[in-house]
Amino acid sequence: MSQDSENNESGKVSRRAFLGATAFSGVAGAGLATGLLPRATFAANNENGVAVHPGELDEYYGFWSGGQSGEVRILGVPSMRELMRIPVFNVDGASGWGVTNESKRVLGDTAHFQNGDTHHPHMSFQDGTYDGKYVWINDKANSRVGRIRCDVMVTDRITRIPNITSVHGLRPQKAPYTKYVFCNGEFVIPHPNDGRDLDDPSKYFTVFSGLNAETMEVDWQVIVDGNLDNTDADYTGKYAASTCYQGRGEGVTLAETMRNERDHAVIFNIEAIEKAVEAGDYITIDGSKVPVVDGRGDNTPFTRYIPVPKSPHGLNTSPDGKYFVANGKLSPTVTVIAIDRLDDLFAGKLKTERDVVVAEPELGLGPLHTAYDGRGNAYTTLFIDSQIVKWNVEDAIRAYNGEEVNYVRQKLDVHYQPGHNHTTMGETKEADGKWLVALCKFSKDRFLSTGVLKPENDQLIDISGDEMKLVHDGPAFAEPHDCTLVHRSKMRNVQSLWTRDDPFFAETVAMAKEDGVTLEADNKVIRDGNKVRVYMTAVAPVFGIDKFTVKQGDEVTVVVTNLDRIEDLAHGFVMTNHGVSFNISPQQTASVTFVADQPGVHWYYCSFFCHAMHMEMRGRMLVELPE
Ligand code: K7E
Ligand code: CUA
Repeated sequence: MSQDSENNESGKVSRRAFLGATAFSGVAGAGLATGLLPRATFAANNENGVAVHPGELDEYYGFWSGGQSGEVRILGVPSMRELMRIPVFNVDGASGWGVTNESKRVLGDTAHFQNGDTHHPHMSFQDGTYDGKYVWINDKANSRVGRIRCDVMVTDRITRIPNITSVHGLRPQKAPYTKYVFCNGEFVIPHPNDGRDLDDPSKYFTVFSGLNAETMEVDWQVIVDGNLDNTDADYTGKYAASTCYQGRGEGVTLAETMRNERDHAVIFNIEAIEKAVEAGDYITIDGSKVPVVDGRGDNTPFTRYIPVPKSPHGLNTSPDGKYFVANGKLSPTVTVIAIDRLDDLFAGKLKTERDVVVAEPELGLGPLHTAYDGRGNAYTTLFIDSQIVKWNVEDAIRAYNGEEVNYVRQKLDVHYQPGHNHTTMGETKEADGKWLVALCKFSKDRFLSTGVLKPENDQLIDISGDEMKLVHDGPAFAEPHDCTLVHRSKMRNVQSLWTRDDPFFAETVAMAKEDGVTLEADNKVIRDGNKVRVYMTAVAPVFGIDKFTVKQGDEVTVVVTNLDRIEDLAHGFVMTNHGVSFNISPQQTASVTFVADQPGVHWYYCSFFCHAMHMEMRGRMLVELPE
């Protein structure tokens, strides 16, 4: 399934020629009118005349955090249509995530948690740009990181990060390729956290983790002063940087975390960390085997602490690879750190840590996150001012050096209280400066009232011209902290059918083999003591077994294989009154295990509308009384 951009390019030209410039400006300007259109038929228009009409495809995949829903969502940009939801940490009724044996294997020993708090979805990189392979997402609530395979858009690994409480900032290494996913442990805790030290915060600390992108094991951790909020990587593979809003570690209460005029951005020297770990120069803590190095203090080989004002939050690398920008939150400023001075910083050639700071532009109240357009401009969210401020990075540096130059290009009102913002391809060296999404935490009066809980408001802003233009309001269920906007040309591997030897259900296939069952052909019931395994095929509109008999109290495993090869022809399997419901996509095998605890006749049925005779796609489980 290839999605080349040529169709879109030619479509764009012909539409523009047909409609003409005045028609476009009319539609784009009518913010209120477009807000009333249903999301699915919205046509966004930018200076290039891009519109997404019914039946047309978007130019970008947006991977959205699902926040407290514990999932990841796929949106098309610029239409802002929600295309799909990918369950990660949550229990999901449609797919059966958290219900099927295959998803429970991915959830592992944390399968009993039925929720997550996802913040930062980020894709794997090759050479500073997306490779379309994986998306990672953190679970702040339960200290986990999930990985989504972008060929099937299914979560394939979940790792609970050891030695920490809550993962917040998460970023893949950008170059030369994503070897590590950097994960910030946010809350400081005692080590070991086993009850012997409780209320002595001077003994608390947290760690920065290098999660191996392929194995999903933590390769190493670094103990830090203070806590860790957000993080980003550079474009050489040498450095990563994280913000800290807690001073050097002493603050645990609100007043304590706010008392410093400057907190810091901590720079991690990845080479130095790897060297120490390779040389065996590390410790282990809390009974985990992960190598840990100590990055506390001013002159370790692993870390440097750059003082920045005040309670900094977002940390964003510019797409030219030159700067880390730390966003001040309680300061009206952001701090621009020159990455090419970090070698000298670690070599001890600079007088103070502040010598890596090349600009500290004053932007407005509550700067949280910064995005880039690839043309030298940065876009920072101002949470308190409810604005996006567009500013020029090199002009901010000139102003810092004493030149009289106005670096602020424009301030645009957004609605309301933006957290993250994100530009198309803006976290890669291929930042293309077409669209900016502002993820607003409050929608207030922007939509029909939905009662006491209101949606967030994900606003689409055209940044292709000199001026930012707001073109769309997108309501979203709680609470997308962040998103990633990936050009569709990067997503060449998206499949519409499962491959029969896919590792996602390989264990189930192996179980069938042991039972002498060929899933693609057989319909069999295997009894093994009080365990019963029911193997059935699904081909629209029939299950391969229309009746099976078990005894009350049997542990029943139902394995369904969808043999249809037609794109989008999903089946579902529901065992009524047993809490069993899951999807089986084309060529997939999925299974569930439950106890047949109620005697009598129990219908099972297909729950995805697959055929004119879909209602008839069903069968009976007969549960006999025990002897
Ligand atoms: Cu909400 Cu990235 Cu967790 Cu900022 S974070 S807003
Ligand atoms: Cu199969 Cu409906």
